[in-house]
Amino acid sequence: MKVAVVGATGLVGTVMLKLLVERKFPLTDLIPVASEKSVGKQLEFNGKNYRIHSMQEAIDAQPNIAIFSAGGEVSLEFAPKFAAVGTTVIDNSSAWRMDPDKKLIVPEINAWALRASDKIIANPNCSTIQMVMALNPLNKKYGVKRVIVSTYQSITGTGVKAVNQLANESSGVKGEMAYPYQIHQNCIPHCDVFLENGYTKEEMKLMKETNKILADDNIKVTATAVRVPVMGGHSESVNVELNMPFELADVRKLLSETEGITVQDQPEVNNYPMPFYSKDKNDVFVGRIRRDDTRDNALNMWIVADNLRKGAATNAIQIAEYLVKQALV
Ligand code: 11C
Repeated sequence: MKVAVVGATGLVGTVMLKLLVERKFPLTDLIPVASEKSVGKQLEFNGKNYRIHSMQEAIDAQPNIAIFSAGGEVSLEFAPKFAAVGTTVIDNSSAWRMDPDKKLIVPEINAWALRASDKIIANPNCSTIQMVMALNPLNKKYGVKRVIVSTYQSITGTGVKAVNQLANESSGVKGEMAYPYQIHQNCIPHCDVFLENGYTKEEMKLMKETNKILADDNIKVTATAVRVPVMGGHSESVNVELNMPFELADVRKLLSETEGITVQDQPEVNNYPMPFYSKDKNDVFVGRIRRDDTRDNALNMWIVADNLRKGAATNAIQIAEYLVKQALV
């Protein structure tokens, strides 16, 4: 497999390269692509140096797969150009997610829907992926009626500029700001841009992407997304109303038997998921599972995942692995 990684030097791109090695992806050639200022420089991958390519050089190389993590505008312009030469694009931006002709894939949930004709495949938003991983088994067994989610999102979701902002603020250095306010010792109820309806784009992604991935527009989702000064790992407080009665023990069993989920739920020994301990792990961690006695058939849970892994790079590489395994590329 000839694979291009577009945005190879970014936070997510770097994890993608790490995962290709870690998961022994059947790679015959790597084509790292980065911004014009990096073209021609060398990038080390699995003990070898690779030249960073321009976008046009990568298109001309006609890779089997191109994994994009370079922002929506780059994806909108270049994903169709790769697709036109026969490359299958896995896109980590929000550019194609809600396009009715593009599939929005979390492999454990809906990779079965992929066909060789899907030339641009969308990778969902990080906070959506970890939530639907836990909602999907509940939806299948009991039906999910309504979800209220509040997120506690790491600064790594914003990118290098935010990582630098927190580092500068923690050491008292003035520097470039990724956020309108200080993030050190603060929480900012504002992820991505505000929309006319008063929600942020991040909140709308949690709502709309969930409906698309679970293929059910009747599931009502309302979200509040908050940026917290955490270096890696998104956390979510999720209240779920189900259509049918449930036993908590059955819910715990169901989630712990779900591929890609680790249940950490023994409050008596302080066992619950935390972002610090999700770092570099591919699983989604679920804990604090408890009944919401204020409504029928409702429960609360706390969901944590490494946003650069399952929330981005791991999910994208899993899609690539599925395409190879099913001979779709
Ligand atoms: C954040 N979820 O934490 C965002 C990052 O649509 O893929 C990923 C944005 C996206 O700010």
